[in-house]
Amino acid sequence: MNVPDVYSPQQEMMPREELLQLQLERLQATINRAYKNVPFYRRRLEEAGLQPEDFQNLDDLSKLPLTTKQDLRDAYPYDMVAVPLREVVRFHLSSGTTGPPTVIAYTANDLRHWTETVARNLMAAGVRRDDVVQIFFGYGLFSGGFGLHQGAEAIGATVLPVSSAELVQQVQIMQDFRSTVLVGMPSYALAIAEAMEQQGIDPNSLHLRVGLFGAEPWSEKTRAEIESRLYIHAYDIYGLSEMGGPGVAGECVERNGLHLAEDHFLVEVIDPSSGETLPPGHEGELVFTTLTREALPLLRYRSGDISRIDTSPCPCGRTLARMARVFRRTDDMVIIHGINVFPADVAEVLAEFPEVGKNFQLLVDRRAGHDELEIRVELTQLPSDIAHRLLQIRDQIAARLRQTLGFDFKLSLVEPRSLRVNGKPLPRVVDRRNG
Ligand code: DLL
Repeated sequence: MNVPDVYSPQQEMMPREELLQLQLERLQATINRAYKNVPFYRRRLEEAGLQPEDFQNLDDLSKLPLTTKQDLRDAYPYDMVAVPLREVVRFHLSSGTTGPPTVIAYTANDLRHWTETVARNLMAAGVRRDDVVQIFFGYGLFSGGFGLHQGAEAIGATVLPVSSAELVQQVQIMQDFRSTVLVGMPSYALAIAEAMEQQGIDPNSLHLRVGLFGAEPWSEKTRAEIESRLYIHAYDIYGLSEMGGPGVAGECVERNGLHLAEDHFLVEVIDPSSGETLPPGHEGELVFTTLTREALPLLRYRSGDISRIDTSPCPCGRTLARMARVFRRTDDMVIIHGINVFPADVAEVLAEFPEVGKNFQLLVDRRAGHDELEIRVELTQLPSDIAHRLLQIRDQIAARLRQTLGFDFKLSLVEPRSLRVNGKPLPRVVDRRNG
């Protein structure tokens, strides 16, 4: 492998013993910082009878309890921030829909590290300074747009921050500016392909060669579809807001797992029900500890994502371990239009309306690359002035749900007890998109 093709060869190709030593040093510094500056973690350590000095090797980390999304929500907005606010140069918020969002704070150094890890993903997928990178991730509180933007600029590529424009405009820009790289959500790439086909545009007349896609689950089947419709090589990138956003892992040209930025994140795999750490190679929930984050050090953060980690050498020469594509979630979170939707949020809204019961279903479909959501809710009883009341109730519930979800959906009120089989509720989420 040609070393200049790797963004940070020293880190990405470091012998594993050195990497493990670096991780230990950084872990100790992180635990110290969290203990000193974040009351939540000081309490956590004290309750477990631990001092920062008790972490003498990487395995000691498993003595610490796990951190959950709820812990971050409870800390809204600043309680987890480990630096004075004047040191914070950026905030992003998670795209989740439940209650208070999780707040992600960055110092200038955090931004620098974040940029570097994303630049690695872009380079690993073959993006170079001559490329024209069209980004259709959202820019704003969501970390996707800014994260990929910074990384692409760091490589010296030309960036088109198109964000979520109309599909016709995406295609127009792709033609006029000769975009070579597409970056965004895989479902949106399919929607662009659809728009191109409708306009009768031949992908051969474009200059596209590479795509980096993530922020939602997708499959090898979707990869094949994107590649055959857009004539590009498509790569998987993974991240989560709590770890800063994208840049946590990305595929190299081998496309046999996503290299994790292990010099910035320590990754464990646990059994999601017992919480026990699993040996390497086992499938389980990914748990992340930040190793370099100044503003928001997180210890043993539960991602809810099920995957597997492979530390065997990769033919590309990178020594960083690879995670498999995310297999599934531990919870029933579904990502619709890039928004992380928790059925519990829907339940919370529905509880405000006595006319409907606790039983509901989220039916997710994808048509022409667009996500569509239908929410079916059981009525508690059929109102006597049925037609008139139903419309009223439906409009009220839909308006409240729209506030919570932030996007459009179809709401169907269905007969009492109709969302059950033998008295048992039907599954809350039916995802009919195939990856
Ligand atoms: O989605 C960060 C991101 C931006 C990643 C751009 C990649 C590219 P959140 O909104 O916090 O952050 O959502 C994180 O999305 O826990 C996974 O469940 C899911 N996810 C992200 N990337 C992938 C992927 C961003 N490549 C949650 N495959 C994560 C499957 C993914 N799921």
